[in-house]
Amino acid sequence: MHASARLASEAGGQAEAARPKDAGSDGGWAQGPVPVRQERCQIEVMDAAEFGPASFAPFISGQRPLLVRGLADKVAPRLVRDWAKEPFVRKFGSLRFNTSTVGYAEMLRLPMEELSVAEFVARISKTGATSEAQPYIFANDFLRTHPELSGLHELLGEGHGRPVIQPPWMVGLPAWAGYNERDAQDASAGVQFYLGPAGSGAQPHMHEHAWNLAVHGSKRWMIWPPSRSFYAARPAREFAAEAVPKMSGEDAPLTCIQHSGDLLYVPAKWGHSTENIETTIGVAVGFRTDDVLPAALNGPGARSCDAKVPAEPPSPPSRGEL
Ligand SMILES: O=C(O)CCC(=O)C(=O)O
Repeated sequence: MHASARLASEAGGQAEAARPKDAGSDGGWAQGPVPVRQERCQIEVMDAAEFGPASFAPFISGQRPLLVRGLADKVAPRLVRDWAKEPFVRKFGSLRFNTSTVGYAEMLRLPMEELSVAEFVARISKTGATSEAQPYIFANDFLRTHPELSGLHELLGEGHGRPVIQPPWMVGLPAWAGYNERDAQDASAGVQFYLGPAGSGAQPHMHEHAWNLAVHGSKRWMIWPPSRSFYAARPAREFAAEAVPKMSGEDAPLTCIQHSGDLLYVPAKWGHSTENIETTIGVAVGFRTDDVLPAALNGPGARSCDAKVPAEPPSPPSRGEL
């Protein structure tokens, strides 16, 4: 383990509690007091003050999941401001997105409903406490489909048109720790936008390296090492309520709550599933490693093998009643 990271023992137990003091603001998205479960994070945790290329690199090369507390204010302060509820809806309320209770619904050919941001926000604001799976905007090609969602350069980096784009806060890592614009512009994009209420989320899946910044809100992650990873094709909340309690020993996921402003790194091929525990808005970005980048840069026909989409087409659940 890197010296500056620790296996968090931030809070024991499973009690419901108020938003932790050190979590970022909810940006006005939360409806009333937020019942954030405080539970021990089972992956390594680092504070934003300790985060940098030198401290991050060993996690990428060692394929170790990492949670970085409070990074958004440091790397994307404008986004934190602009993606608060009021300015976001004012500026982007007319943009239309597909919504579904299942992530990757388009790829899985599952039903979706197209709504404007304003319609979606109005709808989720009316939903009271419920155990039903909730709809999610989980847009995996948004740089191309919604170029209006601008203002992301501080987070994603400039230089579009170049083969590799490296977010400014990753500069100093080996050159491969960026993403490729081809991935961000074809149907299997590497840059994803998400917005969803408590009860929405992404069901188990895997792909190559990815980082995920919760600009506002919080979500609970379930993470499995590559030897235990798998796909499912049902709403994340249903999966979490019905399948996860039956998992034990090495089949049980590592869990961790990502709060407002936290960045979570998932290494390649690690399975993961999320459940938002309050309305959450953010960005997830897949990125490359040096073993595949040279091939990916070799000519216009070269195709990434590590876009932030499932490495194989999602197949039927492989572990019993998932
Ligand atoms: O943010 C989420 O809900 C899911 C994101 C995800 O699956 C990913 O980053 O790969």
